Amino acid sequence: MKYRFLFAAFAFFLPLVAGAEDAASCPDAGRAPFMTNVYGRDYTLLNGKWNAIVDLYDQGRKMKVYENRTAKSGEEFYEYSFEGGLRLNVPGDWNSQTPELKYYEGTVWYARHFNAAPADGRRQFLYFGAVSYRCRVYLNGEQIAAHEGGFTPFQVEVTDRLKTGDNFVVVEVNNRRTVDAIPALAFDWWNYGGITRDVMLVSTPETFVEDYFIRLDNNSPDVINASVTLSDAVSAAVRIEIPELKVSQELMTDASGRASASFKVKRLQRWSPDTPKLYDVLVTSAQDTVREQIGFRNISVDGTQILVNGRPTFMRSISFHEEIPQRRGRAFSQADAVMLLSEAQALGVNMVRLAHYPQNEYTVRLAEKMGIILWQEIPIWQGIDFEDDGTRAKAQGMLREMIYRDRNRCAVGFWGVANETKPSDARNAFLTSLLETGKAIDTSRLYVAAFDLAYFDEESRHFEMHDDFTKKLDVVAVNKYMGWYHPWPVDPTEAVWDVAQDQPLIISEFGGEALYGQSGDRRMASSWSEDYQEQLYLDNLEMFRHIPNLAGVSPWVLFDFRSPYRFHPTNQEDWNRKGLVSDQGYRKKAWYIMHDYYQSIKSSGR
Ligand code: GCB
Repeated sequence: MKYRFLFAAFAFFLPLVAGAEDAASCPDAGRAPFMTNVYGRDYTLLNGKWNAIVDLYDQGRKMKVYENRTAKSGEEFYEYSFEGGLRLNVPGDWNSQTPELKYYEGTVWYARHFNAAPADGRRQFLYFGAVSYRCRVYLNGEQIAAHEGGFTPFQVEVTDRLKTGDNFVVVEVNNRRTVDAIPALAFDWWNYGGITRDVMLVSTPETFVEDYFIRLDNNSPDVINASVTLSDAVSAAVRIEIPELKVSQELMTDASGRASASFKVKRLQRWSPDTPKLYDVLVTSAQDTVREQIGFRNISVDGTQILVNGRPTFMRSISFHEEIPQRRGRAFSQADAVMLLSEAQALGVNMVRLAHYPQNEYTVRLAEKMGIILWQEIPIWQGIDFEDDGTRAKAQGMLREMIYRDRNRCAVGFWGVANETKPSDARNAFLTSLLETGKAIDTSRLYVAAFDLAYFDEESRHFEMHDDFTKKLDVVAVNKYMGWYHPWPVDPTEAVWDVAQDQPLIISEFGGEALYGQSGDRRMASSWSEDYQEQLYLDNLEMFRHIPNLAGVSPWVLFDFRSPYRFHPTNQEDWNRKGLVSDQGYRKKAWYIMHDYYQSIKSSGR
């Protein structure tokens, strides 16, 4: 039986299905874990209301609820039913959908019927944009896939399992925090659970264009490097067309189904924040055509500067979580992306640091259209078990999935491998393996990590940081909360930095908490006032003038966001209040400070 199992990176962490004969093979490190550009395929969305069972004590698997049985004979009964109970929106987190699930961490079973029409010569895949955090997928009563990692896609081929007409899919979702998970036991954002992104039934030809990577050469602004991988190990012709550039390039795949080529182009207009030019691109094989828009740009480092298309560019950045504060839930749609990115753009940014995990494709694709450079990272966020090989394999898998999904997005300028880690041999080996994993797939971005160990040295009277790992990075980033977690040791006018002097340095977080509308003493942190936050911003902007290798700043954070870390009963109530914009969308005083700062940088041409 043909049963190709394009399997999720972490499948091997969970016992696999009996009967899925190819399933146990580990994912091929050199192959994409899923088809690239799923939105450019022939698909049916399986979004909508799914039936759900909340399984606090994890009994559902024992009861085989995925078999969805109903009593037929006199003495038969089942203590579950997907009919007549809770219904949850997909995509969506469960926490925001009913008050009982606000803090829920455990298992929820999702199920739905869908119609399929399997056809000769077509292959079918179930594709999940993201399920938070771990899941097993069952189709028509049998487990067909498993995945761990809440922010990246996975797919499973169902060609030989689909029935004509009615099919029943069940997803067992669990978001329990564990020490070996990524992120691990505690993190400063809401642990949303659920099927949080689009679910699709994708139909492809028998042999299809599985993956391609089309980008500008790092060193030549008129050379495009392209590689294409077919779904099968066949030698065949594939074609890349960029009509506007009059490119029509034929490539022959080798026996493993791969081809690559470099070709010169004339009059290419490069993508940049000021000119976010995208080109229609078609990738065609004998049976398949996939199209999308791709932009071409160079990003590099020269000494302490970051260059975009050869031009020194200061990163005017901001961060946001994948959350719509007013809805108190995960962002997942095109409309959500518009809300988040338009508020970022209003601040005057040319970059967004997507905190602290890969965000949905709507956001990434819209940022590209709007001319916003992206820093995208995996949730290696404090508290990660660097000694654990399993955790390391998961991190590598997440990084691969993030890069494979978005490496054709020229807006992505930075891949972030970690946030706030402490030096140790184990940490270094772990992060080094991530850099190796990333660079094996993509060398057209800058690799970065954020650190929080810069400190004021009493002897030198400078801010310093000693972490040799920074040498392995293209860009060094530091989170530093002067005026909030750290009192000022000197006046901001004397706060001179001497950190990673010969590399570009981004201040990747700074800020402090303020409750919107609260006025108070601008020198008292505990006033939780907009006035204090405003002064803190002014002080930090002053300090930035004394960081010689400063290549960008990214305040923490655009919106107040939900976090169980934050207990203060009147000022926080489960919200991190460091937003420049309140949970209700109102701009705080510090927003205007930052806005003016970015305007002045912009008009100085940096
Ligand atoms: C940090 C973290 C960020 C937190 C922030 C804070 O250093 O990187 O995830 O939310 O501080 O508000 O404390």
